Amino acid sequence: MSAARALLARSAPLWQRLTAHPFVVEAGDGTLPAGAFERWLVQDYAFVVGFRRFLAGLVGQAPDARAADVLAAGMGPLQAELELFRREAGTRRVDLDAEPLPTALGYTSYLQASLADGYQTAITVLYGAEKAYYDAWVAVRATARKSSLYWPFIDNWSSDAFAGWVAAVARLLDASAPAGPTPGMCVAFDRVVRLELRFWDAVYSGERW
Ligand code: MP5
Repeated sequence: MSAARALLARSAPLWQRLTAHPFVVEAGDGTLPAGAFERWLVQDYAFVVGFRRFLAGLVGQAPDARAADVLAAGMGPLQAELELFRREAGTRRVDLDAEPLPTALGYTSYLQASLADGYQTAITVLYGAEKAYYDAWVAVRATARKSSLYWPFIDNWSSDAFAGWVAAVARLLDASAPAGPTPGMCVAFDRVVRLELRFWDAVYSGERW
């Protein structure tokens, strides 16, 4: 079994909670309260800004030029994502420069700290974060209304283009661990899934410093 598949199989019980989270379910059926969506907008904007810094660092750690090509190709779509967040925030008069809350700050800080553990750990962290968003949003894609205010966001992380990028990252992960995931990779992957769940809890219920 490939490293990516083995990691997913190990964390299946936690993973199933991602697609059942009320934030995702309610964004999918359109019943998510505007306040929760706006909290998410601010926190996920901070996430993507921090994620871009992490991805740039990972490009610098890539073991060869082809791996760097794959990772660097992930930077372009992030620009479009940031612009989507800025447009939506402008319409809703939401301040994207508000200080990130502890969970978002903790998650982006972990992304960047994982670079110090080396490429194998950091590529595992990248795969976990991207696969979590893909699986969650693809689970609601079929039933979501295209006229929903949330559709551009659902579409962004459940598109074929995003699926292709996640699959390419899985291949890099597999190539970095031909004998299967190391104990350190398992810890990093489970930590990412737990941070994803905490992130949605924080924006759904609200969080304070
Ligand atoms: C992603 C995200 C996907 N936007 N937010 C969280 C909390 N986890 C994962 O990453 P990206 O950078 O938008 O592709």
